[in-house]
Amino acid sequence: MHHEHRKKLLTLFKDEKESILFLKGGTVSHRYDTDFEYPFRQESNILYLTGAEEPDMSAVIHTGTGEFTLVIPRRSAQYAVWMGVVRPAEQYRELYGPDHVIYDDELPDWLKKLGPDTVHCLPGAGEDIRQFGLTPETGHLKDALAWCRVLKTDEEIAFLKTAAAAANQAHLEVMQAVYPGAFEYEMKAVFDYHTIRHGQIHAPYSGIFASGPGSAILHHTGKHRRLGDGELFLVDAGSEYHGYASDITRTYPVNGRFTPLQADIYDIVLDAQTSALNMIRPGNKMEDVHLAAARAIVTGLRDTGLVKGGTDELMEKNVFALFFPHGLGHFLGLDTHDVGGYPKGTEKIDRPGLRFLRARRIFEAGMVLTIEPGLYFIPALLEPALGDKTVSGYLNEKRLPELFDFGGIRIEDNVIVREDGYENLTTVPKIRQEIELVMG
Ligand SMILES: [Mn+2]
Repeated sequence: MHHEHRKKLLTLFKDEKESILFLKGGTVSHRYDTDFEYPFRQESNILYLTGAEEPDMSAVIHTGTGEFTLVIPRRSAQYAVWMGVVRPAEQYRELYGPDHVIYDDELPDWLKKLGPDTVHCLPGAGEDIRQFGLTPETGHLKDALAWCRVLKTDEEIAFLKTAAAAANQAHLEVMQAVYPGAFEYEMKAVFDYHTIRHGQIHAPYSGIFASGPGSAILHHTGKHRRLGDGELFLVDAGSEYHGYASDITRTYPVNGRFTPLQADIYDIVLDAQTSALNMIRPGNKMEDVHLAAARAIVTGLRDTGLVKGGTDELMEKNVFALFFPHGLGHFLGLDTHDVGGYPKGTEKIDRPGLRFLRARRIFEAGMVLTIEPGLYFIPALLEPALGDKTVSGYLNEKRLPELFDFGGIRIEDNVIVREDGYENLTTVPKIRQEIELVMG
């Protein structure tokens, strides 16, 4: 798998016969000035190219011969005492299949022997290369890796499916465990239990377990609130398998029964997601899909009487962005917000809502992305809008202030773009009747 990734990357350097690519792996980090080590997770680009999961590694790839040299740290006997058995070089050869294994103190001589024309590295590694007396070229490798990582191979998709499967189950377990009076952290514990028991120890992001008004905070971090009867609960959480992430969101009533208003708002978001999913196929663009979801949201809000005016006008005046202020989705892979959303030369769109889109690429088969429309009642956005004469005429000035503690609803699935449309990796119930059935 990683050999294939290196071959793919080298096709972008095929005119350079005497260059090298230098990748610096991750190092362990500590909590402030203490010896407490944070769990180590390899840097995604070197993980993509080598599969090497340990800290303090680097990789040298020759663009002419394709040879891959894994650079490993020379560990002391003390290291073995505290951290466990030190693997001999031979074992790394078996594990990751490099053409050469060298120790880090041999790297300067190794580079001298290679005598490359150009040393390509990521922007953060330039200083290391200068220390070896070479001149780094930091302008190409990052974009080249992003280009490679956007289109997933079948093996990568298999890993993404394994990550999705664990998160699917964990979401379902949380949905069944929720009850009025539970703490948000209890639900995080349920989720973590059901992902970690599959060996998926790393979370790809810290997860949102937000009840009541907290569900309208896009990156809500607190988890100490008690879930109230009659409130909504939003869970945005995923898991990670061999570095590959899942990222799923569901929102449902704490007591298992939607109120008529919650049901209306919920169905608007589900409608928006369905409109978006129906547009996922090669050739379409994320911003158009985003706008289709936004149209569904303002249309739904108008039909429930919360906003006023024609759909075109509500779109033109960016009224949708008051309720759906974030991007529709992002690429998913070794990083949750995966690389490659903005190829070189593509700018962000300076328009409310669209400004935060994390991807503007035209869809191609093999891309993996999230589709996650949301509808929120955010006082920080609605209060000023209600006082702004250019938009207040579109808003129901009586009912909206009553919804300032409603929170928000987001529904997020992970999909693969296929030749004939898309494949959805997310199986957690999202139809209202199904949710109510599962919640008993
Ligand atoms: Mn997401």
